[in-house]
Amino acid sequence: MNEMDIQTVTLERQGAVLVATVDNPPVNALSHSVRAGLVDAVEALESDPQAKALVIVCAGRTFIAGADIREFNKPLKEPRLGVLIERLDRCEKPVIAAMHGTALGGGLEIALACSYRVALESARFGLPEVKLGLLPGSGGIVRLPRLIGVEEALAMISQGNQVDAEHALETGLLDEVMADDLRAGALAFAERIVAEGGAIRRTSDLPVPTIEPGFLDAKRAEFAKKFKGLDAPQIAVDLVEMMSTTPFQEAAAREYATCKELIASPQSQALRHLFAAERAALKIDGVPAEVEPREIRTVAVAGPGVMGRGIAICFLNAGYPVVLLGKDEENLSKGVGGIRKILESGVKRGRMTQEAADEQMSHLTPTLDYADLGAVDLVVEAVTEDLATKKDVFARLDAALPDRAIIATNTSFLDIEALASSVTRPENVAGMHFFNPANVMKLLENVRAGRTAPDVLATITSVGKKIGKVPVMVGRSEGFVANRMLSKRSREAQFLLEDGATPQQIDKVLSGFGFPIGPFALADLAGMDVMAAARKARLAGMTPREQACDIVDKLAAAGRLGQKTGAGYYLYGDDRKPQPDPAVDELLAAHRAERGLPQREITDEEILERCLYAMVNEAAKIIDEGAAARPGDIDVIWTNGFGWPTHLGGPMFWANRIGLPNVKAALEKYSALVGEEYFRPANLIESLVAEGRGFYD
Ligand code: 3H9
Repeated sequence: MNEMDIQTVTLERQGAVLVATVDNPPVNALSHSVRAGLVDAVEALESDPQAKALVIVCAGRTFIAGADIREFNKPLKEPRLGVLIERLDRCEKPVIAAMHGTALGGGLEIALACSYRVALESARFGLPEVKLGLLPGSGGIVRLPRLIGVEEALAMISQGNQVDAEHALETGLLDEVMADDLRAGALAFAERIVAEGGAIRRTSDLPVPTIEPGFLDAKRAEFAKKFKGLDAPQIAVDLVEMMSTTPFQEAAAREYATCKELIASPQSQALRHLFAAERAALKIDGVPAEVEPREIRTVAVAGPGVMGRGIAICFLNAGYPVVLLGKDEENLSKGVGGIRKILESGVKRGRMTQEAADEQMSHLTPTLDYADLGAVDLVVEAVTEDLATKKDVFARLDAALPDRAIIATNTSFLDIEALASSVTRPENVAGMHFFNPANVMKLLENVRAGRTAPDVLATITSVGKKIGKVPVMVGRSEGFVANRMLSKRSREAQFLLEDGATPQQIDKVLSGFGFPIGPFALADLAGMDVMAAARKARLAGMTPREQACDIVDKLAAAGRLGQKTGAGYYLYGDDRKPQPDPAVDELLAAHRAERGLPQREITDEEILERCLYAMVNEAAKIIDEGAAARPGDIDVIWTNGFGWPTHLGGPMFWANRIGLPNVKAALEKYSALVGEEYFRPANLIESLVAEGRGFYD
């Protein structure tokens, strides 16, 4: 072990069994000291004639959760994980992995190289490397299919699926499951193995599984669709194929070589950046780690409209009792019916059992009476997006709620300070901005108002995590972060139509970049009436060119409301596939003629740069204003909110990779072309370029 390492593996012998306990908080990652400590443990087992078996167990909340991701950016220090795995595999005495929590990545690879695997019944197992743009590089791919078969193994390797202990026992991944006291159970298991002769079992000695013809090609096609743009899932299929035809040692070497290449790949760097950024986003400026979140036992949702229903479901799914506050009988019963319908459709699709849906419905208390909110700890307000209406609801909530209850508004555009001013305890007011459909979308923009108390900020963050969202704290800003950036992309998409591009060209460029859907196909899905209403609400704040760019209004006036009327920017047949429509070309030509705008050829490069640099520049302004704390927060928001391709790491990571001097030069070019008010480089970009720095330096 290295002199500088803190000891993270302790060894003790109990009778004939050595027990190595890994204690490397928070998740027992395989840092250098753990690897070295476990190699020492194997050596101790081999050199001590009294020791007949070794149990590897972990302290704290989990078994080893994988390689230490932070070490990937540093030079590798021996012993590397492969050396430890090799030692375990060759060991002449039985080694038993005793697992609890989540045995992930390199942690599971260690277990696979042991003779036996036992676990608590609450434990989970997975190879999540693929989510980091990596693949198991220390025997996961060459061992797991031998142990549990190709189909099960490929699902875990290529998708990062986790399995529970019951399933793992069934498939042969585990030898024994225990209800409690893992250490004692594992010791008893080891003693039994020793008493029965101390048999060694090497996964590497198991026969190579057979693969059904066509199975791997079907998986390649499935993953190309499911993981658009991502390399690792495809390479996983290649490696599984390779391991099935290659001798073990050679296959293991090729597996490691591929993993090493992937560690250096741009996709993995982007995905690892997002892993760290998501966790950094949970650390809130001005909220020290010791600030305790308030206890949330009961939640209310005010406003049972489309958003309110989705929000209520998020809390019901997470086990919170929910009081649903409506404004009249009709509004309330529609809301309750809508919630039931969504839960029922979850049952139909096999996502939950009927009993679970019934149980969730039984935790929903519909009411019209504010007096029923007397025991509520958090209310999410999701009433009509109108300041006067919301202020009125806020005042009533203020009177009805207990003193420490938090009021979180789901407003998208209204001024949260104006809402905070309408209550007697503005320190309890914040925003929880969900995205439609609220029960599906991962992103949660939590909004800090000027006077929000630190423990309220801590509470909405921890509650956000508990309901399965990715919460990011943002500040006061029109449209907050996600929508404010989106509005700049929408503006440029509209201007590009005026300049001569077609909806299909722009959609193709942006979906080719990796967005799940282009902006015009998306608008057709949302409905042109909705788009026109949103435009009307924001018209006063627009520039003269934006005000005059009324293509949305013209489409809505022509009854082209999108998919629901069979025509919008595109035409739709029964298959709902968008088809270009000459009538839209005519409408655009007439619009350009009316506005006196000449049509020109627009390159795909110009489309991409104008749409995306407009967003990056706006994000830099948002950071300048303090409405987002860091560039990584913007990346988390856009990859979780609007489908920015994760393998490109988010808008700021993407721009940073292009280089801020190049971004600035492009902004200046488009500023000259489109207008200074649209593309003037943000101060942050100007100053970083002047200092020779990037967004993350
Ligand atoms: C691998 O194993 C490669 C090998 O096959 C081959 C190599 C050749 N390393 O998520 P949390 C930190 S690749 C370092 O908030 P939770 C995390 O940053 C690895 N640090 O907790 C955070 O720190 P901070 C394959 C790690 O309870 C803290 O732990 N393994 C690592 O919600 C708490 O994390 C994975 O991909 C790590 N591996 O969830 C597992 N993992 O507080 C990735 C976590 O300073 N990890 N940290 O921000 C996870 O999925 C979740 O962290 C886990 C716990 C489920 C374990």
